Amino acid sequence: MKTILTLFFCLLVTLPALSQQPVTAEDVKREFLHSWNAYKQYAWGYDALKPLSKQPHDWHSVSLYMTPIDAYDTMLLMGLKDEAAETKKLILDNLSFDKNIEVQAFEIIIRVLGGLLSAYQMDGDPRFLALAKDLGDRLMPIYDSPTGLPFRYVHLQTGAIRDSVNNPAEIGTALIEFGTLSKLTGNPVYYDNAKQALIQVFNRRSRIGLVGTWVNVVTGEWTNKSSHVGGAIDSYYEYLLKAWKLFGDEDCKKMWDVSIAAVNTHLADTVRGELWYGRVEMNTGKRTSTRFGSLEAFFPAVLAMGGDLERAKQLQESCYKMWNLHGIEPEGIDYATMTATSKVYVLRPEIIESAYYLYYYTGDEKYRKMGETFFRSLVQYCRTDAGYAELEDVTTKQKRDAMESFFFAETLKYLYLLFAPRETLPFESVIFNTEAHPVRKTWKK
Ligand code: DMJ
Repeated sequence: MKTILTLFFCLLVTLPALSQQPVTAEDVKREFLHSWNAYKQYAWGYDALKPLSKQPHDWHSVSLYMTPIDAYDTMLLMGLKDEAAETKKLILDNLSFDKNIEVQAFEIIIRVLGGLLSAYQMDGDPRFLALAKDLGDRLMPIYDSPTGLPFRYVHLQTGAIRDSVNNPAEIGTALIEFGTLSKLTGNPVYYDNAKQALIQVFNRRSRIGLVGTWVNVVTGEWTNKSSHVGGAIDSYYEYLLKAWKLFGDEDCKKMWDVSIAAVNTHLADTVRGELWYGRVEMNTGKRTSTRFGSLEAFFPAVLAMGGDLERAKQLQESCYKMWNLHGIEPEGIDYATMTATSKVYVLRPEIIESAYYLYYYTGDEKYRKMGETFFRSLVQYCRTDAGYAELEDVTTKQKRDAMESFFFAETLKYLYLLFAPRETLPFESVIFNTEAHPVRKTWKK
């Protein structure tokens, strides 16, 4: 009895101490495996796993293997050789784009095309590139508009296009993927179309240099003139900068320079001494809202990569405040009042991505400490016995039945890289697409 009591006492003393051990890359890998094994058990071959009901989920009437494709390069980086081998076999044995389905081009470009190109560069199997080329060809009809701005949806077999109202993020987030496809196949058509689309958005900027949220790709007119760095615009800016870095494209650099100056002049906002980026009307610059959110949290990474470390650091502090408001990040807040305006958390990666970039650029351990907070919150509030679940409400921590494939591609990858030795992935040798698929800057086949 005495021994049992002593043991119990020792446990009580050591457990809290143990739980505050520094988070390691191995801890992140363990959680990746926990989630991957759940996907394998309950949703093998489907697009995604619903972690509460333990049911599979497809985006369309057939699977496009979203989770396996999104997870594959993360496995390679984590050194999970067996998992990577069976995932590769699953994809190469089964994936075909000759399907009677209509897809949202943006989501397929960043997740599937980006994932396949990264897989090809990391693994070398030409079947990945063949799949990427087939997909790229099936997506090309989106650019068949009077303005060169792409349509949002395309049918994979017929090439029928739909939805003439699109947004800068979905229009502009393609040059890394299509440009890489051009470099690897020698066919410039992908690069040229994707770059023209970026130029067409840029050319429609207002007199003060801002873009709106929605534009008609047939008439070229803005249908929503709210300007911000959140969802529907966010990765347009990211790709201007990264396309310059990846391809050395000076046109993209010029567009980036003009755009970031306008963003810093008109969207940046200081409240309580904190830096935020809010919303304004694109023509007048008049502030329309003090809304910010989990998607905007990608911006410190972009600012840091663009060389503006000071703003990047300040904005990351604000983002961290947003995370800590309820112990895990709400989808949207009003930064003037610091209240959550959208209470879901969908396992998004952006704030972690920014911590990773800032850690790379500054070497400041504070960003790893932030990463520890993110990791611990995820484990505490989102872990289930079958992977990780989104939160319906960050204030109550009520879970909901979804685990997006970007949790494998981005959230866990950036967390892993934040804690892993630098040589795991030499940062300067790659550019991450917006789904965190690393694209190597050299084009040898
Ligand atoms: C991902 O699909 C990409 O990061 C995209 O740019 C934004 N949304 C999700 C992650 O939040």
